[in-house]
Amino acid sequence: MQEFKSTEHQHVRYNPLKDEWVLVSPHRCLRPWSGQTEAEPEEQPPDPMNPLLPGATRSSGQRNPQYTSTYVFPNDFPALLERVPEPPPSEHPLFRSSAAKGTCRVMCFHPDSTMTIPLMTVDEILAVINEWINQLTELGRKYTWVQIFENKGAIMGCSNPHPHCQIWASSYLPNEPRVKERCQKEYYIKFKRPMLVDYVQQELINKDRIVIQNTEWVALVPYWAVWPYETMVLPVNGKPQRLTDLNDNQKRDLADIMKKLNIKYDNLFKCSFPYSMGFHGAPTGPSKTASDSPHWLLHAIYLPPLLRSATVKKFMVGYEMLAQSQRDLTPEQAAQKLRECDDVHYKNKK
Ligand code: H2U
Repeated sequence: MQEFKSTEHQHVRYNPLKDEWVLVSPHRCLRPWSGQTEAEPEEQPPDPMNPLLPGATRSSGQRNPQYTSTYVFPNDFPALLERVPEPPPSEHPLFRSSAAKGTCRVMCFHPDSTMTIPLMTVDEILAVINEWINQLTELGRKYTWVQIFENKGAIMGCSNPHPHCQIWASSYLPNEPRVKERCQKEYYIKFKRPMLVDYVQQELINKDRIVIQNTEWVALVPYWAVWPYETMVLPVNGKPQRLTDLNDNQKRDLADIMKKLNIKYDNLFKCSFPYSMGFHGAPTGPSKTASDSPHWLLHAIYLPPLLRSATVKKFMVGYEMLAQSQRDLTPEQAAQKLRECDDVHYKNKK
């Protein structure tokens, strides 16, 4: 029998954050591709009618101010509202419902529609981070979960190329953070240390999955990554539970590593790299205090869909929908490819 090689031989890996397994099948990278390709993402000329522009009138009839940095407004088509009637108590355990209240906001990162995080300056990204912290401070007083997320690229269903994110605050803990809450708590009770603090320590020793690092943060392809070039950005110093816990050095270095990681992403397939990204930290709400969730470690997650090129994405369909997630290249191979990408954005190369 041959010796096991993770780059050649299929295996399953465990994700302790979500209590899930992923099938890693690196030999599938050799498969020729004759399936669907996406249209080459085109550089669209900026739309003068773009409702996210400074001074534009939005669908609601409201006019945006002539903003020069970030700008937050209530989503004109919110999935969550603050004042709605509650469903009646469930009468059967198989038909449960519960109240869901909340609010949705849109946050523009920059007045220029052609800007993206990798093209912005560190100071401009820092302004975005500071506004995320303001939003989390305000909404976190009232709501159990504040999900900050950026959908980037038409392939991810993003409706507008203007640099922006969304903020959905809810009275309930959504599924993804609910599982992470349980798993990190169980680990903390068992080992008396935060799971992700232990995890970062191991990754810093191992180094195989690290893409980029600065004084305060590390960006890595997690051991259990599902999407081909999925990454996590984790703090290397202290144990911030939420964005609101970050000190000035951590904020600036977060801006720095976000820029550098996104330059590598864009350089990988020479395109504005699509993804959904967001932050996960300890739950919030009126009963929460600054240090009440020692089992949590704040982290950012990037979930990009591309697999082979700017036009060939990973399809999470058949086996993934019916059995469990499967990936092709190994997380270590993905990290190496990202590490090898240039640190200068291809658009800024002479
Ligand atoms: P994406 O991040 O998926 O592109 O969504 C943009 C959001 O902006 C979307 O949720 C909101 C949409 O409801 N929007 C407004 O609130 N007002 C507008 O005039 C345009 C878009």
